[in-house]
Order: sequence, then structure tokens, then C-alpha cells
Amino acid sequence: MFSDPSFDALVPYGWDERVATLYSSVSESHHEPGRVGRVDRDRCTVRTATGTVRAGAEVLPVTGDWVVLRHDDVATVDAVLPRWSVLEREGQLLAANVDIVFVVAALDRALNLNRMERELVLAWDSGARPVVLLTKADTVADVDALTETVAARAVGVDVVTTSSASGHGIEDVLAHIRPHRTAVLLGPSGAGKSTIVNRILDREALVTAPVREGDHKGRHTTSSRHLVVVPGGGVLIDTPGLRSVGLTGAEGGVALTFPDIEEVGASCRFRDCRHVNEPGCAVVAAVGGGRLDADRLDSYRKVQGEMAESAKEPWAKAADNQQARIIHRAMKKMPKKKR
Ligand SMILES: Nc1nc2c(ncn2[C@@H]2O[C@H](COP(=O)(O)OP(=O)(O)OP(=O)(O)O)[C@@H](O)[C@H]2O)c(=O)[nH]1
Ligand SMILES: [Mg+2]
Ligand SMILES: [Zn+2]
Repeated sequence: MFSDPSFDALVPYGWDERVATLYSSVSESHHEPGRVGRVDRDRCTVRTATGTVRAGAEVLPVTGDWVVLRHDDVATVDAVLPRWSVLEREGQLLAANVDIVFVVAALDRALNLNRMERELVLAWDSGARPVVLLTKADTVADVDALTETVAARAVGVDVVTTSSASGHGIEDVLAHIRPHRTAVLLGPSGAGKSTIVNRILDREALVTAPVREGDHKGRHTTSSRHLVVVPGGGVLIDTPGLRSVGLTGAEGGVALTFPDIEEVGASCRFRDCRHVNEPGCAVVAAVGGGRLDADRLDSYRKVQGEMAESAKEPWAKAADNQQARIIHRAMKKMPKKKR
């Protein structure tokens, strides 16, 4: 289908012209392309056109990465292809080359809109497009009201309501996952991420477990990230539930998560207005006038405050450096070949 038909078996994993071009610009004849499905302590599982291999690497890639493999006695990742998106939290890379981030929240417990907004910040900042996925619609009576409450805080983002128990909304989830697209599920433990994957695959491919009685919190059942191919096209990555959603250096994500506040804030008297108690603050005025939600502004301030704090931490840039190093390694090889 693309340059080299021997890689056609990778098409379901997202192999396309873009990846093929990146690959051919850095690889040599003894190399083989593959996509990382799982990463453990010091090795990764890579899907290649001929099967699945365990490979070592100088710098470990992330689930979703496209890599250049060398086969000697053992398989080794020689280079990681440049990423078009990377989902990260506090310097930890969660998934690479994703197009959609499903921000998953369960309706069987109290909505945590602040948390959802923080996950939206991470999602937007990755370079992918977020979609909010509300699960367990079968456990509540007022699904429409809850969905509306969420939609009001997920400005510019699609909200899909599902029940893995009844199958409701699964078609809407699938509508976002198309051939050559990769989606990742992000959210707290027990939200039903792995259950959705099983429902889509129509088999118990991933382990799931009941939530705790009382607070309905999950038990951190999934312990590593898994990449699966969706029947009908597309790729889905399941992730372990996040305990906390720390934000460091995700400024781009903040602007995209709070476009309403940023827009009103453009009329504040001071350019660097923090919308707290500055004179001439248009945002505070909008909250007073009922045009902006007070909780939302509160959440925005917390996010901004935390990012200002983290910018002082020396490790805040660590992940950026790792990303730069990997890309640099891939790019270094590029001029070798005539294009
Ligand atoms: N009633 C109902 N229960 C659901 C639904 N989806 C998931 N569950 C249940 O919720 C529990 C947790 O589901 P998991 O899929 O394991 O949750 P998870 O998000 O993968 O959790 P971690 O792997 O710990 O991050 C399981 O007992 C599921 O059966 C749903 O739509 N309705
Ligand atoms: Mg799970
Ligand atoms: Zn202001």
C-alpha cells in the first residue's frame, strides 16, 4: 500500500504515508519499523510487520511510539521517530502519537469537574484533541442533567455518554476512532476504561475489577499501558488510572481548556492580570455579572497558581529534554540518506 508492501501488516497499527516517510528518512536496510505496544522497566514490546518482539533501548520509548529496530542477537530500538503528539503528566510520558484523548469520568460517583478540567489541560497540551467520555450512564437517573453540567465546563469539547453495561453510546465512542487514528483513555482508576476497551473488542482482553463499596474508587487494576487494534480501524491505548493530575508547563493546554476565560481576560486592564483582585479585571466582573461560572474561575486560578509554582522546579523541564534528545537522535541520522 505504501512505499514498501512488506510493511502492510502494520497498517492496522496506524502505519501510513506520514510514518513511512519518517521511517525511510532515518532507517537503513538492516532496520525494521514497529510500533510500541507496551513498556516495562527496561524493555518494550514492539509490534512489527512480522510479529511481536521484546526490545531493549538506550532511551526507552513510550507506548504509541514508532521505532526503528535493529536485530542482532537481541532486538534493539535504534531510534524513535519524531512524535506528532505526546501525552505527559509531571514529566512522565504517558503515550505518544495519539490523535484523540478520551478524558474518562464515571457517573457512579460525585462529578469532579476540577479534575476533569486538569485532564483536559493535559489532553490539549499533548497536541491531540480531547473528547470527554462519561461512563456508567446506567447507574444514574439524571444522565442528561449531568451531561449538560459537564458540557458547560468542557468548552469546545465533545461529550460522549456511555454505558458499557447496556452498550449505550459505544457507537459514539467508535465514531471518534477511525482508521489511522490513535486514541488514548485517560482518567481515574475504576472509571471503566478497560471495560470500554473490552466492550469495543467484544472480548475480555483486559482485566477489570469492581470498584470499592462506598466511595466507588477503583483498585488500580490496570498496571501498564496497552495498545490494541480496534476492529473496523483505529488504535486504542488503555492506561492505568491516574492518582493525581499534576500540571507542569502545560500553558498551551490551559489556554485551550479555558478559552472562555482567556477571551474575557483579553479586556482586563492589565495584561498579566491574574483575575484575582486586580483593578479593572473583566473576568471578575463577568463572574459578578453571571456570565462566567465562579467554580470555573476558581479552578482556572488553581491551575495557573500550580503552573507558576512548578515553573520554579528544576525538574519541570526534564521531560522536554528527554523528548528533545530522542528526536535529536532520530534527526541526526537523517542527512545520511539522500531524499
Ligand atoms: N454499571 C456499570 N459498571 C461499569 C461500567 N463500566 C465499567 N463498570 C465497572 O466498573 C469497574 C471498574 O472498571 P475498570 O474497567 O476496571 O476501570 P478502569 O478505569 O480500567 O480502572 P483502572 O484499571 O484501575 O484504572 C468494573 O467492575 C466494571 O465492571 C458501566 O458502564 N456500568
Ligand atoms: Mg483498567
Ligand atoms: Zn483579570
